[in-house]
Amino acid sequence: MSMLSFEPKYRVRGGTLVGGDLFDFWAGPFYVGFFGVTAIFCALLGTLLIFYGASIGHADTIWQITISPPALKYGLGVAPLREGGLWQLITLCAIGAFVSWVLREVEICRKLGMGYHVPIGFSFAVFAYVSLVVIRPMMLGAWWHGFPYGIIAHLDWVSNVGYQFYHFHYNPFHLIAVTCFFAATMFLAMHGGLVLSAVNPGKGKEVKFAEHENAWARDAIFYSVGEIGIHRAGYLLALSAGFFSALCMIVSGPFMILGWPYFFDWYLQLPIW
Ligand code: BCL
Ligand code: BCL
Ligand code: BPH
Repeated sequence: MSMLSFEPKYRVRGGTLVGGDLFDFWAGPFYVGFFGVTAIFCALLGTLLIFYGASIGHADTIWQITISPPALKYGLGVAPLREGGLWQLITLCAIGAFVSWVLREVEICRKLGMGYHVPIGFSFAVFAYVSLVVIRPMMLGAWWHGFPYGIIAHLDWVSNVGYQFYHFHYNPFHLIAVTCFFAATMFLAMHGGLVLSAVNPGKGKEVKFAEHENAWARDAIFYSVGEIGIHRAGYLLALSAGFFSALCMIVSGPFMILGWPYFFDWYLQLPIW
């Protein structure tokens, strides 16, 4: 792939966390690095293990492929390959691949002399995944509580776990997470729309910038959070969405054993009714 004229200037040595110069090169458009190698290794191995699991399972279509966690009786122990051991290996590969991806992003930031905002953002998603397949299962005492790896199977898991708590919408952290997801999407719709409207004013008209964007927001809703502000707001909302999602699951089971509707009993018990 050809490089843009200014790109060679940024393809500089250094900034690696480990491996020194050894993996400090590009493969076509992609930066490799030590963590690029570990990411590819874990991703390929994990994917092959999924294919292997699929081939010894009984799925007729890819939608049905299911790699289930070990049965309850194995607790936090190691299970035989066909009885959940595959799930355990794939989970290790997945965590290895995701963590490598975070660190590779960090190395790229360092090379370019940029902040670490993107890898920090992704680490919230990784945290959410780890909270589902490591933290919560460990707190509940069995790998069984992790979610199965399958396009349909993992949806069944979400529904089942939801109904185990009678009405998952009453989970206060789920409530906050959902709100953050909706708000983040609204902010991105408005921000993306506003920027596009400023730079695409129509044929023959001059492109507009921040002054116009701020003026638009003030005219419409009396306040503009500003150019850097909208990015901070979006980032904060998106990370909060991931964080409160993780939290809503870590408390479901380890802390809340009854259904979530009971959480709001204190409200009915108030002496003022
Ligand atoms: Mg899920 C849906 C992947 C965790 C609840 N989920 C999806 C699908 C996709 C997926 C198959 C679209 C997601 C998407 O566009 O996201 N889910 C997925 C993965 C994980 C995961 C990879 C993970 O943690 C490693 N899902 C969970 C946890 C629940 C959950 C357990 C809370 C987050 N998920 C739901 C619900 C739904 C999904 C509810 C759906 O309705 C939807 C669906 O249609 O399911 C059938 C946004 C991300 C992007 C747009 C980036 C691109 C991501 C691509 C599409 C992911 C492909 C995954 C691939 C098929 C998995 C195998 C990897 C290979 C072996 C390498
Ligand atoms: Mg709920 C969870 C919204 C109804 C039960 N629910 C969530 C949260 C989110 C949400 C707040 C999932 C996001 C998340 O965790 O992302 N729920 C939501 C909404 C409604 C809803 C909006 C609604 O009714 C309008 N939920 C219900 C009903 C219950 C219910 C009432 C079922 C009956 N809900 C549950 C349960 C769970 C949720 C159970 C959860 O477990 C989940 C949660 O909070 O999980 C923490 C976090 C993102 C991830 C986990 C993805 C991580 C991705 C990894 C790091 C990278 C993958 C890379 C991939 C493999 C690469 C592919 C290859 C490339 C494409 C090349
Ligand atoms: O590079 C990226 O984006 C282009 C990074 C990424 C990110 C980033 C990145 O920088 C950020 C900031 C976020 N995601 C943020 C967030 C949100 C806020 C915290 C949150 C909502 C979220 N990401 C969610 C999700 C979801 C959901 C909701 O399900 C998915 C599917 C993703 N993010 C996916 C991704 C990838 C596109 C990318 C990314 N988010 C990370 C790519 C990566 O890690 O590559 C290395 C790994 C592989 C190429 C494959 C690994 C294969 C495994 C070894 C086997 C598969 C195991 C798996 C458990 C099976 C699951 C089966 C499913 C059907 C359930």
